[in-house]
Amino acid sequence: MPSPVSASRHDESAYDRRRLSQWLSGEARADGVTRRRLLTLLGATAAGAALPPPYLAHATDPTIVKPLPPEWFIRRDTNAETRWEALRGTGHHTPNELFFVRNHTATPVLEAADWRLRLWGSGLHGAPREDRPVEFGYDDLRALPAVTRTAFVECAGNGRSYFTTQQGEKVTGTPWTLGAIGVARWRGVRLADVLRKAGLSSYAMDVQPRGLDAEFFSGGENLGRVRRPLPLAKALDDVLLAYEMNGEPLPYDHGYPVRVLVPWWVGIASIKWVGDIEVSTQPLYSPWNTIFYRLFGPAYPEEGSAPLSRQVVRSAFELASGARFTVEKGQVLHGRSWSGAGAIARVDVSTDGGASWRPARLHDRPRAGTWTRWSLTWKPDTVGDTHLLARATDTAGHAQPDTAVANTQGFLFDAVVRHPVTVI
Ligand SMILES: Nc1nc2c(c(=O)[nH]1)N[C@H]1C(S)=C(S)[C@@H](COP(=O)(O)O)O[C@H]1N2
Ligand SMILES: [Mo]
Repeated sequence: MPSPVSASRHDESAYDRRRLSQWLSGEARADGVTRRRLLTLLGATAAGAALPPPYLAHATDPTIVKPLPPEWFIRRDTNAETRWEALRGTGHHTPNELFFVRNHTATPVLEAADWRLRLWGSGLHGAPREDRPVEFGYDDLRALPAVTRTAFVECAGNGRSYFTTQQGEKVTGTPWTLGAIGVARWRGVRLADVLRKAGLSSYAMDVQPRGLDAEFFSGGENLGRVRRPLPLAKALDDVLLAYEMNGEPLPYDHGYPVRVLVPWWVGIASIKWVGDIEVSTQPLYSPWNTIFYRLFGPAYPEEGSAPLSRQVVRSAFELASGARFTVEKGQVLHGRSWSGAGAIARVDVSTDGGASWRPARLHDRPRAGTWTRWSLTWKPDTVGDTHLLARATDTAGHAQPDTAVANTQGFLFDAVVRHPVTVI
C-alpha cells in the first residue's frame, strides 16, 4: 500500500506533467517563467552549440507531449494508438491531435533555432567527419524549394495483436490493434536536394538518418539513438525532410522541427527529430535493419528476411471493438483501406463472419501512398454477436489473405481482421 504522502506526491507529479503539456499546447499560461525554464522542467536540456544534441535525459514521463484523451487513444507504454472510432467523421487526413505516436523513448522538446542537420561520411565530397559535418539550419531548409505530399506513416507492427488473437501465435513488441497508422499532408524539402547540396559523391551507397531523442536500451543493452539506413536509390527518389504536417509546423511528438518522411515504407524509416545523416560508400547497419524490422520465423532464413521496406495491404472499420447495432435498422458501415504497393482497387466486406461478401463503395478516388475511404450499408437481421470483415485488393493485385505468415516480432500483419460487434 502506498503511504498517503507518496500517493499525493504522485498525484502532483501526474498533474504537473499534464500542466506542462497544456502549456506546450497553448492551453496554460506561465507568466513570469521563461520558456527555457519550462522546457527544462519538461526534461529537455538547454543545450548550447558546444553541448551534445539536445534530447531528454531520461526515458521517463512525459514520453508524449500532446494530450491523450482516452476516447481518442489507447496508451501502450511510450506509445499511443489512435482509436479507429475516433477517426469516424474526420476527413482524408488524420488531424494532428489524433495521429498515433510511436516513441522508442520519449519526445524531445527541441527549438528550431538551435537545431542543425549535420551531414557527414565517406559518401560526401571530402568525406567530412562526424565532428566536422556539413550543416543546415532550419531556415536553410525553409529556403529550399518546398514539396507537399499526402502519405501515411504506419508502424510495421500495426495489427500485431491479431497474430495472437486470430492465429494463436506468440509475438514480441507493442500489441497494436489497427490504430498505428495516420495519413497527413507533409511539407518539406527533398532529401535528394539536401544530399546534392551537401556534396553527394557518385560512390555513395547508404544514407542513415538518426534521431535526437534519447538512446534506446533493449534488454539492458544500449543500442544508441534511433537510426536506420536507407538505400541511396530510395533516398534520392521520394524521401522528404518534412517540417510541416497538415499545414502546421510538425508537432513535438511527430518530429519537430524536422523529420524524415519515407513514403510507402514501414514507419521506422521515417526518423523523427532528425539530427544527422551519415552518407556512406559502404552498406550501413543499425539494430533497426538487423535485429529489428526483418522477418524471423519458420518461413524465413535463419538470418531473417531482407530489411522491411514497403508496407502491406490492410483495412479497418471506423468502429470500436464490440460496437453495438440495432437489429432490423439500416445503417452505414465506414472504413478505410491502404497498401504500400499501389492504390486500392476494391474492398469487399462481410457482415456475417465471412460467409458472404459485398463490394464496398469507395469514397476517395483511389490514390497511391494513402488510404481510400469506403462504406457499405447494413441492416442486421439477427440478434447476437458477429464479426465484420473487410478485404482490400490493391492495384498491384495484392489481396488481404485469411492468414498472415507468422514471424516472431509480429510485423506486417496483412490478413483480414475479424472485427467483433453485437446486434441487439
Ligand atoms: N527518432 C525517432 N524516430 C522514429 C521513432 C523513434 O522512436 N525515434 N519511431 C519510429 C517508428 S517505429 C514509427 S512507427 C514512426 C511513428 O511516427 P509517429 O510517432 O509520428 O506516428 O516513427 C519512427 N521514427
Ligand atoms: Mo514502428
